[in-house]
Amino acid sequence: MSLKHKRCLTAIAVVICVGTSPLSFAQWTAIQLHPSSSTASEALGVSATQQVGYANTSGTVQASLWTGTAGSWLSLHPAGATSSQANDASGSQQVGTAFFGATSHAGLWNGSAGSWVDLHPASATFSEAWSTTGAQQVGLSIIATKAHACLWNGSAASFVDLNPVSGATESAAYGVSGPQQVGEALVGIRTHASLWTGSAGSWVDLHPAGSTDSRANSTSGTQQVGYAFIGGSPHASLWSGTAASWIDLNPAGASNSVANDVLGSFQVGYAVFTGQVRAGIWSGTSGSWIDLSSFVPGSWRQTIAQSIATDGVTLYVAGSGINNSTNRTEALLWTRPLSTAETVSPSSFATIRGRLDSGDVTSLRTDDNNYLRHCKFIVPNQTVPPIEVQVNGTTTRSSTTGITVSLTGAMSVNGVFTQMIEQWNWVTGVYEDTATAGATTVETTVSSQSTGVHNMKIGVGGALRARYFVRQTGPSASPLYCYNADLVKWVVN
Ligand SMILES: [Ca+2]
Ligand SMILES: [Ca+2]
Repeated sequence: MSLKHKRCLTAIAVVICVGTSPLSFAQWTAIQLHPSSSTASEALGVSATQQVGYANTSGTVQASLWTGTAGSWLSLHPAGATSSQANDASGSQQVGTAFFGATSHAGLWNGSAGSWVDLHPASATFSEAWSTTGAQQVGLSIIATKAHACLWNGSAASFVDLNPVSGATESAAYGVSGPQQVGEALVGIRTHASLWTGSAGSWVDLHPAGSTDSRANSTSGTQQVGYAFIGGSPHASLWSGTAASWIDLNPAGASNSVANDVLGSFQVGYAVFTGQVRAGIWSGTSGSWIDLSSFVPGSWRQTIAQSIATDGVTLYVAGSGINNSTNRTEALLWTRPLSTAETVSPSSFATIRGRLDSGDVTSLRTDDNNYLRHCKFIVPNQTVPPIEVQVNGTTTRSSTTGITVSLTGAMSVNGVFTQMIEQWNWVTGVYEDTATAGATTVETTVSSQSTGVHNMKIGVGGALRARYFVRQTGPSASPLYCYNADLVKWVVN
């Protein structure tokens, strides 16, 4: 069996298991983890601090651990093993597989080759571990010639058999997070993406209608990713706990794709464009695909993203590609700041209605009680708000996954008032995304979040436009009220 990629239950799925965009503002950096002494390496799992996989060194495929650089490479190869591979890491723990003779054993490590703990169940003839939470591990065992998904709590004796009691004959687990385990189950002659919560009886069939074979590779604890065969090709897939929740992530122009891991709103994997396998990342929709291969320096082919993690500051994506300059498969680590939001301050404003009383555009840039103050003035009729101000800004971004514009301010007098803020749609030429809140003499903030096609809220040259307005909606202590705007800002994601 190839150690390179995940085992599959059926020959149908083997085609994608043994095989080896548009530019975005998000700045990814690729780090080459390949140890110079190795003929091949891949990173298969990543945690907040570690990357794991294998390196073929001294003629042996060896489970490997990195901490962010090629020079940090450490072999986890257990004593007595003929080959080994680490598949996932979490906290201080790594999980994977080692061959002892012809028998694959699931196992875990705590940072060194000597720390190997064999998880192989006594009743099994073969076992593999694919994922860890740092405390629980999942994988599969072959028991009486049948594959069984299984769950461990750190020891061989803790083995829990997840193989469905009825409805499926075989199974395998590839991902674990929080209370959830995911993988696949053999239903008739078809593989079905599967979800468990700790027991064989908890099995949920995630197989989407219209698919032939499907599989879940990972879970975030609430969402699951993998693939579903649609029209004969695997499509990267996202679920939220049920078959009906299935979302097709296959990017436009891709012949097929697979999602390997999920973290929060992100999914990673690969998509195939005109025969070229490209590592990529999604954020929940097929249209959100970003080609990670474009960020790798040099010339590469067959790039794959396997795993994603964060330490709260940085996003980490582990994977591999074939380096065209060495013609070797080499481990890669992509990183990006977790937050790529750009904050934009107003560059100008225009008084549409109301009397400008004090302040200027700089008053809007900081929550410092230096106000841009407008007061009620002559209005053409009672249906329009007496105070209306247009605010302009410029983003460096040409595309966005969401824009929030917020207004912080207060009324000059007591009463019942409403403050609103909206975003300009440069394509349709209307204001939309209206956010409404009450306004009092105590400063409050009202935020408008872009909906629909977010890029339509960015004009030529990165132009941003919003307007805020204030009106009386109930009794007021004075008919001549003013509004003190302290801060207007856009956050562009
Ligand atoms: Ca303030
Ligand atoms: Ca201010």
